Parts: sequence; C-alpha cells; structure tokens
Amino acid sequence: MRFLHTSDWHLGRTLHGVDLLDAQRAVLRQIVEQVAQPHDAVPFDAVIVAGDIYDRAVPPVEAVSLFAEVLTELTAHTRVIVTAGNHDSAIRLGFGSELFTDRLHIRTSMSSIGEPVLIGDVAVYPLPYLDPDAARGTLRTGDDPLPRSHQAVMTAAMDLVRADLATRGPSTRSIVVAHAFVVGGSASESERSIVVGGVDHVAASTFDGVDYVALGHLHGAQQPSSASRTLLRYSGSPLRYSFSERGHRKSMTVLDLDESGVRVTEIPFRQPRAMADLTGTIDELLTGPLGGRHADDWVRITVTDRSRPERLFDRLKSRFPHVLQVFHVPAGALQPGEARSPIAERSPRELGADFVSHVTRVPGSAEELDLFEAAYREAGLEVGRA
Ligand SMILES: [Mn+2]
Repeated sequence: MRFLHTSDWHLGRTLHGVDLLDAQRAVLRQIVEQVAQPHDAVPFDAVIVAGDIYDRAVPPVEAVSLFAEVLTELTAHTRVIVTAGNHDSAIRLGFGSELFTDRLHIRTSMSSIGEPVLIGDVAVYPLPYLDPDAARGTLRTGDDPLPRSHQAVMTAAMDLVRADLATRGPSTRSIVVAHAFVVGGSASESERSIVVGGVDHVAASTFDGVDYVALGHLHGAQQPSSASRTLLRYSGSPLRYSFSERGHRKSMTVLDLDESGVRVTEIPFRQPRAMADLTGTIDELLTGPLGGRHADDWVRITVTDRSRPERLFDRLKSRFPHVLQVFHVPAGALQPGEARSPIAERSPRELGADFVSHVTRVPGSAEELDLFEAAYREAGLEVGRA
C-alpha cells in the first residue's frame, strides 16, 4: 500500500508580513500533481496530512477556500486523512467530518482515537493534536485525570491504538498519525511552543508497536531515532516559514508499506521563491553582484555601513523587491557581553561611550564623547543653580 505523508501546511500564514497564499497554492499543486501522476506510476492509496492545516484557529477565508480546493482535487484521485495540529481549531477544522467519510477522513476529535481508517490491510490511526490540559480528563481510564504532560496523554492515546490493533489479524500493517514533538527532533524558528509543565516532548518509544508514525509539528523533514522497529518520520512543512529554514530541502514523503516492511521516498518541493541571507555595505548591495543573483529571492539583509544609510529599506527594496527584513549592524560592532566595570564606578564620559556604542553599535568618536561630556557638565551646572 502506498501513502503520501505531508503536514504543517499552515494555510493563512504570512512571512514577515508577506502573504504566502500563492506560494502555498504552488506547493500544494505539486502534491496534487504527484497524486495524479506518481513519479514511478504506482498509485496512492491515501494522502495523510498530519496537522497544522491552518496557521490559526480562525483562518482567513482565502485559506479555507484553498484547503477546500486542494481536498476536492486530491479526493478525485485517492482517499485523504486529515488530523488537527496545535495551530488548528479542532471544532472548526472538524466541521462536517461525520458526513464525509467515504473519501475524506477529517479526524479532529478525541472520541475516535483507537478507531482506524482501514485502507486495504493497513490500519491508519489518526490522532489529533493532544493538548495535555484538554486530553488528560478525556483520555483517563480511572477516576483521576492523567498527569498534566504530553507523555501521559500520548501514552493513553497509544494504549487505545495498541488495544485496537491487537484485535486485528497479524498481517495488519499499522500507521499512526500524530502531531507532537518527539525526543531527538530538531525544531526551527517557525513552530509554536507546546511546552506544558516545562516539557514539550514525548519519547519515541511511546509509539512502539506500529509500523510507521506519520508526524507533524516540526517543520524540517527528519526521522527521530527509535530503539524499536517503528519508523517515525516528520514530513516537514512544504514551505520555509522562517529564515532559520533557509537550508531545509522541503519534501513530501512517499511511504510504501508491504510484507517486507516500510520504504520511504522523499519527493522534493520546488520552492516558489528561494531564500537568502545577505550582508554588505549599502554600495555593495545596491551595485554588486548580489543584486543580480538574489533579486527574485526572499532576502534578509544586514547592512554593515558605519552609520545607518538614509532611506535604507526603500533603496534596498528597489534592488531586492522581495526583501523581508533589514538590519543595520555596523562592521566592527561591539560584541555583546564585553567585560565592563560596575556602573557606579564609571565616569560620565565612560557612561556616554557605553550609551553611544549601545545605540549605534560602534564606539563613539572623540568628538561625540567630548560633546556628551560638555552636555553633562552644563546639565550639572544647571542642577547646581536650581
Ligand atoms: Mn506546525
């Protein structure tokens, strides 16, 4: 059986104020293309989307329309299994899910945990994102709520999965869909923290007993290691949602599951726009070769001139139309954390020097410090006269 695993679409997200809907449509089109015409002509039995469909609980209407459009196209070719992530509202995402169960399985409710979607001989167990505060009462087996932790609620959910799996034949393969931070995974800057009680993760062994865990939450594709035969994998997001992901190769995961085991193939997404981090003086940036190479990219620029150039953003924007962030960090800027004497022991001139270097990030010139000292003296005289 063949599955396509993806997650963290974050429809409705912006990148430093720039609307990403067209970029999101472009990568989701690639999923539809892969499903319509698989790279090796082997058809898909289902598409799995492991949470964070939307970027927020109340998504913009354009995001809802795009999701509807993509679901319509995907379900024309195969079945689709969707779960809620920590960014989604389970109720809103789950609207109508009891009604469309033939081709489309939207699982956002805790009440169906342990009930698989059966696809051939594969039992797929979708788990919505389990907020410990909400799940510890619902998933308890005794009178007392579960401990307030991701580990406790995920263990309870997996116990339900294993109990159901035990009732099925030995030839049954199993997939769990989960939205969680598994130990050993590495985060980027675009996931929202899910720390509860100081801890955000669950152990890989929580998922022991199933063949494959289709994970969402972390935005880089990766496979947390597991001591058991269970293969855990994050498909990662289809787009880069922060500059920290500029080195990520984004991909969808193709999963083949048969008697011989689990095989994973990455199908890379063509990024609608490259991402780059540029550094230089304003002249280098405006007239040098960087402009030619990165004019079409989303760029973050650090300008190193000693003083902040005038109309900095506008001038950079004329050369880099997709500039998202501009920083001014003069070359030779002081490193933070340089040893200093206590404030009370510093002279007014030293304090003035600290102030100037803090604001401009370069040491003040002798003229600037003379001026500061003179102003301080004048002010002191004024105070003395009062
Ligand atoms: Mn996410």
